[in-house]
Amino acid sequence: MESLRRRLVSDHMAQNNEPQIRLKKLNAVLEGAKSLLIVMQNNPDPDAIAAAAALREIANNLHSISCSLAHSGIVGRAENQALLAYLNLNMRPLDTVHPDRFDRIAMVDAQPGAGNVDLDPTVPLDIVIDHHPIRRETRSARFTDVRSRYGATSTIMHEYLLAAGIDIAPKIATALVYGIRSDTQDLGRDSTRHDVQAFLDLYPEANVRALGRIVSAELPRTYFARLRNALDRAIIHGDRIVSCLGTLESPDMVAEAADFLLRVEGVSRSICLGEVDGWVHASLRASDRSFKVGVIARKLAARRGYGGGHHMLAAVQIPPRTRPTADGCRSTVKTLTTRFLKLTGGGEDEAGVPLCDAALCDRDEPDPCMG
Ligand SMILES: [Mn+2]
Repeated sequence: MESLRRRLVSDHMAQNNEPQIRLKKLNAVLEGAKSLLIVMQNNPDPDAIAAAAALREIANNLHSISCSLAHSGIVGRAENQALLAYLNLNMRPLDTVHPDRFDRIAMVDAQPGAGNVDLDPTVPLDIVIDHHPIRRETRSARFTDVRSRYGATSTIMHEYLLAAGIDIAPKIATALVYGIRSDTQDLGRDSTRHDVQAFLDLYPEANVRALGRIVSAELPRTYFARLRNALDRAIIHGDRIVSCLGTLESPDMVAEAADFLLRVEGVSRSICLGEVDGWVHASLRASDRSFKVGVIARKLAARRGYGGGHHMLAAVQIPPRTRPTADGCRSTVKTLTTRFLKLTGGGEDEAGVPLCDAALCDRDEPDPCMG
């Protein structure tokens, strides 16, 4: 039954020639290589991890290439750490690998020269597979497959696995399902029918118990402290919400708080900002595609940094100033916030309303469990 389903799927793919043509081109680039370096975005998310694992699968299975996976930053979120442990993936810090020692270099779920990847943009890339809007630097790679309409790189990688006729192991299926789910917020955000189709194909092959354990991984106490900080600092400006989180170890909470705060009643766009190693990271979210926060992110970055993304989720990274100012990143955070409010409909001169207004919750009431 299973193999019949897979055969039907691969028959369908054979009629629709595109995936076969792409796979052929990818194979031509991998041909003859012994080693492959797969570079992910800094602080990789489940989509990046799943896409890297899937590309490794193709390189291993079709070409017996040994692969190294590398990224900068840290895998901060407990869920992502749990995913790595489940996949038994060994990731290397990008600054400890020598790209010139590899026969081929690939980048997945990111593009060269973007703000979220530290690989020297002058390093020639053989393969770029991604779903963010295409960048100029990407075009010089030998093989590029950038589909900005897709909700996840995992969806694209699923097509390659199918086209290659590779039996998708439960671990890979689980990772790809999680990659699609998390990049599209359970298919509700910036997803296409391709993402839905890939999800439906992969779900029966996934280990749902393992996935359940990954998505509800234990969270350290610092997580809750940072979440509380994000809530305490959230300010509502009409239908927008802003939270400046201050100094962080990784930008994970910036993205997570932006997702969470978008759910505030009456809010249609959110922005959260934080400082990591002197960089300012901002995550933008919108409840509707028409808000095009990717365009707003590009405008916010202007010439000082990197900005972009999709219609409903986007990010900005601003590098440290060459001459540091006394207030560190505070003025940058303030400028980004003011410009965000201006670009999304005004109100930048008003103070806004704190989300967790003291009047909404009586903290002075004595706690009967204390003392
Ligand atoms: Mn992605």
